[in-house]
Amino acid sequence: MALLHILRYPDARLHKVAAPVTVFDDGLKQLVADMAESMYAAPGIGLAATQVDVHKQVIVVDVSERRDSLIVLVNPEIVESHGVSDIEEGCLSVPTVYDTVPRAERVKVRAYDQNGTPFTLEAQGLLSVCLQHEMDHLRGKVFVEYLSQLKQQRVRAKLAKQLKKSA
Ligand code: K1U
Ligand code: ZN
Repeated sequence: MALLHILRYPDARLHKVAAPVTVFDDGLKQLVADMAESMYAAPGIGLAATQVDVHKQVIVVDVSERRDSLIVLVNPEIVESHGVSDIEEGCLSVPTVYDTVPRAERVKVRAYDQNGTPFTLEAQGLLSVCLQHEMDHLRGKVFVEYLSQLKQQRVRAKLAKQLKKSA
């Protein structure tokens, strides 16, 4: 397994649109294993392939306290959504920035696992918000892009300052 580099906002590669997976081979299983390892190491509760510069529709998620309930979603699709959530979000590609953005409280997602077996998942609360956040990454959208222009300017300034400090 390998730790993958996670792209940082405002990297343009975060805006690429991921393609559906058509082949469920050993390369896909390796990507999933590397993404899971990278998510746990970060640490995070989700990771989209886009964030590691792989533009395929693959997501890993684990919102459990014990970090022992990995969910792998390939080609995920929201088929139902209900309610409004007020859960604050973070992003491994936008470190130290947290905010709430418009999200449904509950979603029903259809996806495939890494072997190509289809399944349906009904999620609420943090899992629901995390799934919506990761699926946005696959569409090339980063959560801060829902914020006002003023907040986005502040985010960019904060990240530029962090980058300068770490250089
Ligand atoms: O996509 C990502 O960048 C991962 C992101 C997912 C997410 C978090 C919160 C709401 C929506 C989506 C993160 O995992 S940020 C880190 C984080 O929230 C966390 C890390 C360790 C323990 C608990 C939470
Ligand atoms: Zn994110």
